[in-house]
Amino acid sequence: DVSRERLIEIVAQQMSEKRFAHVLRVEEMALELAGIHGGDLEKVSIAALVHDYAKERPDHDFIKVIQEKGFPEELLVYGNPIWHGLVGAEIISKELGMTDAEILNAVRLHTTGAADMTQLDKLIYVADYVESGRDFPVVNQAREIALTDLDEAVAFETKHTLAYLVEKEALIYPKTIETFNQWVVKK
Ligand code: DGI
Ligand code: FE
Ligand code: FE
Ligand code: FE
Repeated sequence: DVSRERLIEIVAQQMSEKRFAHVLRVEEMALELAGIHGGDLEKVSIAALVHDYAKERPDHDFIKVIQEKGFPEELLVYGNPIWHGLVGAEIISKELGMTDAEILNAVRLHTTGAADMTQLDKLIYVADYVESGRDFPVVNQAREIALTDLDEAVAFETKHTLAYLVEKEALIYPKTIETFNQWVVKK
């Protein structure tokens, strides 16, 4: 396995300093949340460090993977926000030789969530939303919930993200609805 130090160098090379600082804050927050709610700290750290690895890739890198790996054609309309995790996981797997399925899955789901989420999936999904540099109207409330109840935090984030996307009249990826139905409606 590649050391944390080496992984940090590799990830830093893939993005702006600003985004890299976000990645380090997600790691810090995810480790804090894992300390409270439980989780494999080694995997939490790696998943956080790589979660936005592919975010600054040009569209054609993702389109190539979508075509080569036989992902559904419907994916092509969604763009970077949906591709960088879901398709980015394939790029991470290939370029970093990453084989850990749990880590790759947490990266795949980190933007949309899913109906079924592991502890690692939840930690990365929530930490990405509440890391200390985030600043949006409900972030303090989201942080408070994240420190007390991780499942509640998944629900809160999902509801507020969907409301934000609806307000923007953004195209909603079906997985985002699936997450809403599971975590906000059912519970
Ligand atoms: O990569 P980050 O900015 O750290 O955060 P992220 O990967 O969680 O989210 C990236 C963006 O994707 C964020 O602005 C919310 C947006 N998003 C989440 N679900 C959907 C979505 N955008 C669209 N169009 N459709 C979705 O279903
Ligand atoms: Fe992301
Ligand atoms: Fe997120
Ligand atoms: Fe992120």
